[in-house]
Amino acid sequence: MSLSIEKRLELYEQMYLMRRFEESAAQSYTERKIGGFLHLYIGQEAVAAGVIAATRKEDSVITSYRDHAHYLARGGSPRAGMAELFGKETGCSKGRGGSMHFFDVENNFLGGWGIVGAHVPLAAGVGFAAKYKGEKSVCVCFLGEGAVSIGPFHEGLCLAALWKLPVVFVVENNRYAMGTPIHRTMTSEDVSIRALSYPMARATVDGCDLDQSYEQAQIAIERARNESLPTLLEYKTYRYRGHSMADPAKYRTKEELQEWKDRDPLLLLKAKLEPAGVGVEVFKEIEDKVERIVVDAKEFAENSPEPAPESLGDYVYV
Ligand SMILES: Cc1ncc(C[n+]2csc(CCOP(=O)(O)OP(=O)(O)O)c2C)c(N)n1
Repeated sequence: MSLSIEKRLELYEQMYLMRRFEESAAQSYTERKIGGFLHLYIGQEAVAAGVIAATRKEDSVITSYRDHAHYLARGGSPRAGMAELFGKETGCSKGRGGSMHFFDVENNFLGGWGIVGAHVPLAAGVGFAAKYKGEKSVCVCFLGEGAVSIGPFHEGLCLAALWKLPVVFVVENNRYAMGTPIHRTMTSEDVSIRALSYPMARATVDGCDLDQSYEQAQIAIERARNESLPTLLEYKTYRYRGHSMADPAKYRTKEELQEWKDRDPLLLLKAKLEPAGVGVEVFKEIEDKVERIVVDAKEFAENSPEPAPESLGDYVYV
């Protein structure tokens, strides 16, 4: 089923929020209000927005450290997200996780994981638990293309196929794993062929196009829900910034970056909605609303308390 104009506008708002939230975070990082790592998702918004729009409340989402957008798409609070970046007690992981470890149990957002590929078997485990308990929920696992040659990726997909688990693996192929282009780690540019070894269903998706993003995810998610079968989806996408704030991204050309910016997911969506009768004033209203949310989130984060020193041992097992 394709997206209605209303739903696409809702997702435009969500994608605009992802982008402005991160631009604001980048600003706070340069002001030294945010410490540690900060990996931005700017350029990839149509992937998280489209895929997560195809999930239901009872489904779960798990991802790598580039996690802010997925958290927001699952309904995570911008205030608690920004406060997490600022290391504050009011953060979604109580200020203990920071950028890479967002978590939101209420919205079945299961992180935010820093070790490349290590969350893939966890996704298989979440799918196994749902199947074992006879629930009809699906686990959607996002990962980068840098994770598809790593051991836990194969372990996770092998078990998902063998035990017919309701998991959708979404590879966000943004072409670079830190500074390493994909052709240096894979003999093929087609990441989806990794699905053939297990085997499981697969598809390659234009990650800049929100409609395709949603439609392909919906097919895979419903396959998982109705037939308890996994799928590997490859989304072709691009990150505009470096790997993290510390990376000047000198390993790629300005021309290459511009080519992707010409297919910016927000602009593409706007270009599709305008001929459908959505006027500039509608976008302006959405964008103004998002600006207020982002300013409010930053103020909330700045004014929130630090975790108390005596709470240092809380949430630590040993
Ligand atoms: C097991 C492991 N090895 C190395 C690293 C260091 N590292 C962090 S991110 C990264 C690149 C991952 O790239 P990709 O999976 O394509 O995701 P992207 O950053 O593009 O979203 C590496 C090698 C790590 N975190 N974990």
